[in-house]
Amino acid sequence: MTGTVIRNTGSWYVVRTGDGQLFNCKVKGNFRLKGIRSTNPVAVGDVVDISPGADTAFITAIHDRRNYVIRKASNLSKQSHIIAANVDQAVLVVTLRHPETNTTFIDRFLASAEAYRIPVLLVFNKVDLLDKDGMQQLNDISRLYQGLGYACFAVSAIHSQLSTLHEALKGKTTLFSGNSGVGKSTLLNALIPGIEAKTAEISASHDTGMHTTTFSEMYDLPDTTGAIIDTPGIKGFGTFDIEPEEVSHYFREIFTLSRSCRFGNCTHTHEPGCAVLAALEQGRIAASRYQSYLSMMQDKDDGKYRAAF
Ligand SMILES: Nc1nc2c(ncn2[C@@H]2O[C@H](COP(=O)(O)OP(=O)(O)O)[C@@H](O)[C@H]2O)c(=O)[nH]1
Ligand SMILES: [Mg+2]
Ligand SMILES: [Zn+2]
Repeated sequence: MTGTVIRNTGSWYVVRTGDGQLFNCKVKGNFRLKGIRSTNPVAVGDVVDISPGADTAFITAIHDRRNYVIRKASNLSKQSHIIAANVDQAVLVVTLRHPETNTTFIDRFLASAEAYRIPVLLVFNKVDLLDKDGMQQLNDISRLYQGLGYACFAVSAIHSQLSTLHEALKGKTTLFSGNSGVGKSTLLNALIPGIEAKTAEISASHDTGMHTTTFSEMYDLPDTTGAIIDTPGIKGFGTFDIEPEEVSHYFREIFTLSRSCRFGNCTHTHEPGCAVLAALEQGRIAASRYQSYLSMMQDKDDGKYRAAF
């Protein structure tokens, strides 16, 4: 039987087969990612083969992944945790006020997603709280990111003003991320009514005293195709194997400009004939984006792992 992993709680996985049946599964065999030590061989979003047994089913094979997103298992760990696999896009929920999401956080997220080739939708929540200055700031920041090719949505989760966002989620598997307090849960509840009840339902019927820390979970959108992957307690993701000289590849406007730099190995920090520095000087690229670029360049190469934020 083949199914999709919709929930990951430590060593257990909930797999849903095509006919909608749910199976509690353990992993049988040794699945390893090349060059990466991972705490979970299987992730939410994975398409897997399972063989049901008497009371436990086993995951026996993982189908090839289109992509996957990882984070460090813990601060000190060299191990990683796969947050999700086979995602079509990511939503980053941010707020300009209460709390203010800083642009470095946004840019690091965007750069990491770029490295994974995952499109990002920027969702500015709590627009109901913005005064005139706040609205101006929202226009400016939306113009900046839209200019770079990132879709921006201004929403208010508590007022359920979500129709354009809802449209953009149709037919896709979307990974949801955001700092705590930005309204991620409120937004998920508005998009998927009964999401908390759904979580409880799975727990009641299938979690028989097992370890229940949920790492990631996939929910179908109501009344349409498409799904959202929620990662409770996980702020974001990181990347492996980005060399400092590669960072510029993931800042779209910097990458485009770098073709006009005098030196092919320009780091865009001090070199003569640097097209990026010239553009910065002339205000053709945003100072905030350049600051984020510098901050990612300065990351320590920590076991080849680069935290997105
Ligand atoms: N004014 C306003 N408050 C919101 C909005 N969305 C969420 N909140 C509030 O922000 C707080 C944090 O929301 P929550 O969904 O728990 O954030 P999470 O930590 O990202 O999951 C709660 O008090 C929500 O009621 C919104 O659109 N407007
Ligand atoms: Mg929450
Ligand atoms: Zn340069």
